[in-house]
Amino acid sequence: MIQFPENFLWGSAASAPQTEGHGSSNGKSPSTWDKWFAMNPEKFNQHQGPEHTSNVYELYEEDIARMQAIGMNSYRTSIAWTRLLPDGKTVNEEAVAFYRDYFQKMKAAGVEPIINLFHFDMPWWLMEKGGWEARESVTAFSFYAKTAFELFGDIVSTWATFNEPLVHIECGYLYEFHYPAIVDFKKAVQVGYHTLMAHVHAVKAFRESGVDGKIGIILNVTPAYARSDEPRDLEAKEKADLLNTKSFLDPCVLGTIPDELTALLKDNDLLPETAEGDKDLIREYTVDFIGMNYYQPKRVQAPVNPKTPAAMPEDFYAPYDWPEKKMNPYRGWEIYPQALYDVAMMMKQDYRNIPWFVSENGMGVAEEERFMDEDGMIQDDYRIEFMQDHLTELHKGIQEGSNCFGYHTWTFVDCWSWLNGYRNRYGFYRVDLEDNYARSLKKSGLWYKELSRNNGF
Ligand code: BGP
Repeated sequence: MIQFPENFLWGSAASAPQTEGHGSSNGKSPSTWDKWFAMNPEKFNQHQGPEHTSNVYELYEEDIARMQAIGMNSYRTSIAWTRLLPDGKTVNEEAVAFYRDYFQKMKAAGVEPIINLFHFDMPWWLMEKGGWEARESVTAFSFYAKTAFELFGDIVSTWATFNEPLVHIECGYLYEFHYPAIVDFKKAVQVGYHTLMAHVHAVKAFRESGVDGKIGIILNVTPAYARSDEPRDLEAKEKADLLNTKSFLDPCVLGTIPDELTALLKDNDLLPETAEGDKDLIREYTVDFIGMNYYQPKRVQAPVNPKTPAAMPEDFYAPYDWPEKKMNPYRGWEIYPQALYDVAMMMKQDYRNIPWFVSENGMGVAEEERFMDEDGMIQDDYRIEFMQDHLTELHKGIQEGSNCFGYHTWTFVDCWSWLNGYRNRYGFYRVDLEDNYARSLKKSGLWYKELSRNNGF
């Protein structure tokens, strides 16, 4: 039997834009996702957009009962900035009533709410002023953060500023997956820097708010694995770690931006514009904990395209294959649970053994109805095996002293995804889009209940 530490957090994660629905009603203003989807429906090639998602806005009370039913003692979701402050300044009282009731009911049910402030949903009004490219975004975000702490700080005691900040940076400014879908490394760096400063100012606002609780950030960091010990491959790994892992972990936990990163950006004429006093703020306002989203490792090799500029992303994303590589056959991502052990050790050795938790881990499956039995239950044994394998590695890291306090899956109820709609399902509960978002329990939910009850498996 594998046993986890006392008071271990068992639960799931999701986000406001992927679950709430009511994307253009109840006082909410549009985010980039609402606008982009409406402007360009053929790009998304799906019938469900961010307007509807899983209708948590109406179904949250029932959903909280479902959380309880499968033994969840915690749940992470986000506030929609565009719902709480539709124009960035004026509080939407309907949103306040919704979130207060949602968070209070969760707490009353023994499900600790972990509330995140930004999950890729940039307000459209701010995007029109440049979004994260503009320094104004830092002030706007810290005002939003301060407002949220004031309005919900009596209920919520665990806060996060951003989910996977690297994703809106690289997907928006390098890979064309998120709005504004451009390729411009210089802008990507500036966007990254403003995101970091928005985070730092939010931590400052939290410390000044007097809220009794802790604040952290949710990152997607995984150690990179080099194809070989050849110096060029190892150099690619170093660069990948620098750009993907240390870029946010170092300032958020250690209060410093790595010199090697500054040098890399400088050598490639990519240094961002900064403001006086930024460095001191970064040093002073570090986090209380880190959330770590882990799905798949980074396999890196030296650039294969000779034309790739020195600091371009090919260096940290060119993946490599080998015959034994284990893939998720239903979605197409590599499955490599051992990385969780490596992450645990990295946190212990390089990041002052700060408290951290696995804030997302999960297995997406396309056309999951094919695994439905005659009673209508999805028999997702593959997901149970996935969790067991990852938890085994995580447990090894905890045994060796890593300060991990929880394991959250992605996700609780099947939810809408940015570019795939409802194609890849991750939930413990299935959502039936043809039947008014009806939820039904999958086999993995039953397994999770036992896991949480026994605090191990
Ligand atoms: C994470 C995001 C989530 C979620 C998840 C699954 O990176 O934080 O928002 O979408 O990935 O990815 P996908 O929906 O693309 O399968």
